Amino acid sequence: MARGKLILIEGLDRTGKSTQAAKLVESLSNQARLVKFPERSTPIGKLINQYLKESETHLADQAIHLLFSANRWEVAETIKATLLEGRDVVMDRYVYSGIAYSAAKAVPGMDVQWCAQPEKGLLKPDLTFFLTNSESELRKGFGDERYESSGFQTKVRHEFETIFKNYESQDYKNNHIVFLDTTGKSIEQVHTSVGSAVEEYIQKNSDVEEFMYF
Ligand code: T5A
Ligand code: NA
Repeated sequence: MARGKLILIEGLDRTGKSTQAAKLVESLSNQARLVKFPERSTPIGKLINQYLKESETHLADQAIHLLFSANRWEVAETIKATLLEGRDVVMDRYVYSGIAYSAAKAVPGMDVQWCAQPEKGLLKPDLTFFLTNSESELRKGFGDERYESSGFQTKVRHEFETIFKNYESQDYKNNHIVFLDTTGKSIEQVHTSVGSAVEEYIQKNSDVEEFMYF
């Protein structure tokens, strides 16, 4: 039996990632599983949730970065086991968010390489979508949590671009990263674009069995 595919929906805040990840999981046939990062229900996830929701919760930037990464390691084995059962896994944010949001803080020493280090060895997605939307700040809920200010989001966008165009240049060229501007597009329209890119990818790569790692 072929292993499942690891599909990632990435992007800036409020661009529709969770909406699209949920719809994609529903549309896949092989008991696909949805994994959201941060996974807020684990012991580490609870600390992250508190940090994001309560502005008075102080954690050193290095410490919260390592917690976000540890949160991915907490579920790494389950993700691999699910893929080996032949089920696809759809992730809502992952390593790229981890690096981009921390690097955007511009803390001395916390450059992209430093931020990427604890992610080394995690499974690489087979296919990544990167969602942008120039109106996302107008969407319901923007501004409730830490990091949801337009100034910071501009820095995050810049970090994502650097990661995809330089650090991950090979994937970028191999076209396993799909950039989707969802501005003015309905939920259904975006879902159709995501669905057809996934279908095309799976058709072309159904025999790929080896895993890739960060
Ligand atoms: N973070 C995360 C790190 O710093 N390091 C890390 O390692 C990780 C993993 C929380 C924060 O943590 C940071 C990044 C974040 O700042 P989160 O839990 O993913 O991360 O954040 P959420 O608040 O859950 O999600 P987002 O704000 O990013 O929103 P989504 O998932 O992009 O958007 P979604 O789908 O919830 O949609 C938002 C609203 O828009 C509507 C939806 O119905 C909803 O109301 N909508 C649309 N409206 C019109 N047209 C469309 N096409 C629409 N699509 C969705
Ligand atoms: Na979300």
